[in-house]
Amino acid sequence: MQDPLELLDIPSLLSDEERDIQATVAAYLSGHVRPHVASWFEAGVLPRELAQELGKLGVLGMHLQGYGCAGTSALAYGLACLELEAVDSGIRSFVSVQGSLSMYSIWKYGSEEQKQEWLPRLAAGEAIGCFGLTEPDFGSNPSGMRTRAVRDGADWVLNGTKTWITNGGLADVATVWARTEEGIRGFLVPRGTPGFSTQDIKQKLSMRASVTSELVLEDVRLPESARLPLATSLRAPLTCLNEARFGIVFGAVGAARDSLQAALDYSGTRIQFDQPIASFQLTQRKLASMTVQVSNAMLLALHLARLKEAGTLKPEQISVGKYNNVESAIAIARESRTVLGANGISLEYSPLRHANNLESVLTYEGTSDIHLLSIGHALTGIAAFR
Ligand code: TGC
Ligand code: FAD
Repeated sequence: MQDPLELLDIPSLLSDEERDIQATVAAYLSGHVRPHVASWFEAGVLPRELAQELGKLGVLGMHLQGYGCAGTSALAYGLACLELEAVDSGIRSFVSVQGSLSMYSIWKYGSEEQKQEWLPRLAAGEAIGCFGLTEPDFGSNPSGMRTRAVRDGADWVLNGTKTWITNGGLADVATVWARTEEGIRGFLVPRGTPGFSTQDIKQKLSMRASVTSELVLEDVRLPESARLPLATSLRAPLTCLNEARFGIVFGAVGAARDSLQAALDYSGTRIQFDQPIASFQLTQRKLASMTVQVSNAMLLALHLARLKEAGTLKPEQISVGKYNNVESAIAIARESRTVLGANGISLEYSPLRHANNLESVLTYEGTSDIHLLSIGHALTGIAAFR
């Protein structure tokens, strides 16, 4: 029987291989992660062992070629992100940061030695990576970063603080962006390097099944071989962000779809005024409108994936997807929550957990304001960020 949420039969636009990858990821998650994710969220933990499980599943750096990575299409990677975020944004975030920020920064800008050293272990989930761009005083505006790397003989000495770093407290290697006399450069900082420490951020109301940390660098001495040789300006970290933002375009559809599914299921069984609440026109309006929005978001994601595969995807097009799909997903998660009444505030149901997580997704990887300004820049030719 056709899934009622697939009103437009969007899976017919996918290849058999793409559908198989999506189904494999969804099946693994429903058996191994979905049953536990609400309790991880409640406890504010993400078990480290999950990394190796996700490595075996093949989703870590899955869109990269070589070095133990699966080398799938961009769309297959997007579909995996969709299924991961349908479970919890924190799980998708783990995979985004590992594959699209940590691994991608090494894959794209690293030396052959750095790739050989880190990529196979990161792909297998035997090592965990993080990506430190944001600082306490520079979030949307990373060009102002204060973290400095200064040459000292053949070495570099790094000082500074990065904050809100996903996977920071778990990471075996951090990609850290720092200002040098020649401009912004990237460095690989292994855990255990003297002067490098991490502190996890507690009391989060969002992304609770995810580790978010501060990275502190106090006279961290690194050899020249720790610098990413091909990263020569702020353009390098911003290029990495394009990869992660692309995954979020799909991930947001997953959170929205899962919220809508919960509302649809609930509305068919919850009886009020002697009828299932699904029989009320106002409930059907909510369900129908959300179905249209989820379908729109998915079609947009598919279009961007095809552009990415054709090699023509532009940053402002990713901004359209990130802005639209995350704004749409959070509205859907909140609307779905209302269909569940009081039960909607319980962790037994997913919509409010998704909505809370999406508060972070709305902010990270460029806030909605930043993406609107990026679209505005493309439209007018005028950069209005500053
Ligand atoms: P601007 O002068 O515009 O740009 C500097 C250089 O970078 C180039 N560029 C890009 N290149 C590739 N992709 C993009 N998206 C790019 N955006 C800009 C630009 O062409 C220029 O190149 P060049 O060679 O001419 O020097 O820089 P700006 O300082 O005016 O800033 C532009 C702005 C505001 C768009 C940028 O700073 C920005 O995107 N800010 C948002 C910061 C952000 O998104 N941080 C995310 C941190 S990582 C994270 O949140 C992970 S969350 C966990 C998870 O993903 O799950
Ligand atoms: P600010 O930049 O201070 O923005 C505050 C408000 O001002 C926002 O509404 C913003 O839209 C608005 N604003 C800012 N500039 C403008 C402007 N020019 N015009 C109009 N409005 C503007 N960072 C990493 O480097 N690595 C990570 O792994 C990572 N993981 C994260 C995980 C979580 C759970 C969260 C919440 C954040 C994470 N971040 C990470 C940080 C994230 O990228 C930043 O929070 C984000 O870039 C916004 O920066 P900020 O929080 O400093 O907000």
